[in-house]
Amino acid sequence: MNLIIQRIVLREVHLPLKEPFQISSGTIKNRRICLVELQSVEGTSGWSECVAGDFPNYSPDTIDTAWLAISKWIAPRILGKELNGPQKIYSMLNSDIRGHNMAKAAVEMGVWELTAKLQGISLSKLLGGVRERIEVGISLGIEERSEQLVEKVQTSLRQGYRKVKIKIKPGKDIQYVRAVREAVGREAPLMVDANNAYSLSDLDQLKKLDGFHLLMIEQPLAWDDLVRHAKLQKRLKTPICLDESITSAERAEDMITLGSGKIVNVKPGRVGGFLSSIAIHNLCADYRIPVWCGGMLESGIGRAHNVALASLPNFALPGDLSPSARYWEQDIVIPEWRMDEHGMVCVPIDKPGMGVQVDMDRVENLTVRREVLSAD
Ligand code: OSB
Ligand code: MG
Repeated sequence: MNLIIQRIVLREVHLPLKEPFQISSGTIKNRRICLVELQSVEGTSGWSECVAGDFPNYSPDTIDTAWLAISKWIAPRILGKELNGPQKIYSMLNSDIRGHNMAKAAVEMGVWELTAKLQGISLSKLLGGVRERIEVGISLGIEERSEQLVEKVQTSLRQGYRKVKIKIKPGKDIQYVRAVREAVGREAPLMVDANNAYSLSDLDQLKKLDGFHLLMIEQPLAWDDLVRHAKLQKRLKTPICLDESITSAERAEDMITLGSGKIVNVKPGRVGGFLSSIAIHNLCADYRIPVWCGGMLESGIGRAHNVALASLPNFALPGDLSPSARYWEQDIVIPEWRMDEHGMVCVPIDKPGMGVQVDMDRVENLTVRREVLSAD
């Protein structure tokens, strides 16, 4: 397919979260989100969202570095070129530009979305999706007191969520998880996410988590570590799930070789886009390693991309795909994302592209910065 991008419009929108979200490395109150609109020469727009935060406490990417990377290095590679579809974008951007995965991903994913629209098929179908409904999990931030966490977990289970992820850090871990487990019973689908808050010297503390029948322990050790996670996994019964450490299909292969984990949280922004996500998905399927789709407190645009990806067959566990109303008073897409009482989100397979409409009035109202990049 002949595809040429004529213009890229970057917009920064500010969306306040209903409630602050605390992880071990920091608290998020307001999302500063970079939206990417790719306009083809024929005038069709593809949309995506850059998931970088405004402080580099999750990965080195931030909204400001991503903005710079897109306008200075990434957009000039893409604009005005004959692209022949989205599959080549990853290598066009990764042959000599190091890092900036979330910036690369935003542009690459926008090209997939645009391609699906131009072909008149859903993004899910273009990516190889097979599912029409996906199980939803919720990720709950760190609370001041364990009673507040217990209540949130109970509410989430009542709402139908299929998996509840509890953020932990030293001092807010064993006692919190014990309180939750006692309140909800042994079979409730619980897991924890430490966002790098521990080291191997915390082994005794981490081993206590084995007693709580958790589905997995996400990213206990350093954000770029694989070797120590392998040492830790040998000492734990509970599967380790890697998030921050898996930045490419090669890192996923390293995880398998070293035994650093048994499950992968795939976030397309972190790994440089959809092609890389699919490669990780396929590799893990070959090794019988389940993957699931993580979240970065996305708006409805990023959610659309994640839902499409999560419809692939080896996304075998519920994703962090909470509905719009969990995060925002009002989302920036129509319709908003919803979850049914069985904890399922529908994949919009009957609509072209990402399957939701960008609420342009709302986006314009929320935009605080804009830059138009053109093919010259
Ligand atoms: O580690 O998965 C994480 C949010 C920001 C940064 C890191 C993480 C998260 C989440 C949010 O867990 C999940 C969601 O989007 O609902
Ligand atoms: Mg995580």
